[in-house]
Amino acid sequence: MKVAVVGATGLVGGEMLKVLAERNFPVTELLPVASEKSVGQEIEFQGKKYKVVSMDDAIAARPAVAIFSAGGSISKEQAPRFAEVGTVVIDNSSAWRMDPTKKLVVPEINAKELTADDKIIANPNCSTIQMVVALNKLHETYKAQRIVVSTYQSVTGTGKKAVDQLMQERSGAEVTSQAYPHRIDLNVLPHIDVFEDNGYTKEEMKMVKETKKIFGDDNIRVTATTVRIPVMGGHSEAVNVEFAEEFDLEQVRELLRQTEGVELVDDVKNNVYPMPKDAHGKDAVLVGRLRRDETQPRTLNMWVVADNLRKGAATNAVQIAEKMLEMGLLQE
Ligand code: 11C
Repeated sequence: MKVAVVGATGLVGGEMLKVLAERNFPVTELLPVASEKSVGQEIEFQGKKYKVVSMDDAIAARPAVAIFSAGGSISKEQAPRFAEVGTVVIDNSSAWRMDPTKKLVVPEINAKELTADDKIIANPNCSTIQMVVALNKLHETYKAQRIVVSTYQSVTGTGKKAVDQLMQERSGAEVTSQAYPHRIDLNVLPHIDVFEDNGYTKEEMKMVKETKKIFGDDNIRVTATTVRIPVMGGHSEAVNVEFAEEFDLEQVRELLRQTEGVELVDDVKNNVYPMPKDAHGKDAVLVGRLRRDETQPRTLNMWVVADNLRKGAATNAVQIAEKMLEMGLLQE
C-alpha cells in the first residue's frame, strides 16, 4: 500500500514513521512529503531510503492513504487535493476537526462510524485524545455530565523549536530559538495556542468542543485550563468528572483495567502514579490517583498521562488507518 506522510520531517511526522514501522502497517511504498527546501533529502524507513517528494508528486502517485501533520493551512489546502484522487487523508491538524461533514476519530471510541464516504478524517488534539480514552468506559457506564480539566503539557506539543528553546535555556546557551513569549525552563505558562475572545485559549476550547464531538454528546459540560510546563515525555492532566450515576471506586478501577488503550497505574501506598517519564515512548494512556471528590456527589478525580506525540498524535492516526484497512475502506 502506498502511504504518504505529509510533514515527514517534523516531530510528529518522525513519530508517524516510527509508529508505521513498529506496527508493521503494510507500506509497500512510502512518500515522505515536506516543504520545498527538504525535497530530495533522504529519510530511512524500514531499512530503505526514501527521498522527500513534493506535494504535487505525492498527489500524482495517488497513495491509498496520506497522514498529514503539517499544520492547519497546509491541510486545508492540500487534503482535498489528495481526496480528489481517491486518497484517504488522516489529518492531525485542527483544520477539519469541527467541520460537521468530517469525522473526528479516536478508534477505541468511534471508529465504527467510518464509512467509504469518509475521505478526510480528523485526528483530535493530543490533550483531548488522552482524556477521552481515559473516560470512555466510565462515560459509557456512569455518564459524564461535567468535566473540569487542568493540563500540564510537554513542550514537544509545540514542536522542535520549543524543544530547542527549553534545551538552550537549560544548558545556559544563548537562546536562539524562541517558541514562547516567555522563558519555559524553570517556569510554567498558563497559555497554549492563541487567546480567544472569551478569555480561554484555543487549546482549552479544543478540549471543550472535541470532547462533545467524539462522544457524540452535546450535553457534556467541559471547562479547561491548559498549561505548558518544562517537560518532554508527555502531557499530564488533572481530570475532575461529575457523573449522572453513582459509582464505586473499585468498579471504576475494574472498568479502567478493561478500557482499551488505558493502563491503570494507581498504587499510592508505593508512590506509584502516572508520570510523563514513564508514558514516554508508550502508546497507552496511564491513569491513576483515583479518588472521590469529597466536596460533591458522584464526582471522581483522576490523573491522566500519555505521550502526546504517540497516542496524542501519531499512534492515533496510524490506528485510524489500521481500522480503515480492517473495515475495507482503504483501496490499494
Ligand atoms: C500542544 N496540543 O501541546 C498542542 C499540540 O491541535 O493538534 C497539538 C495541536 C493540535 O501544544
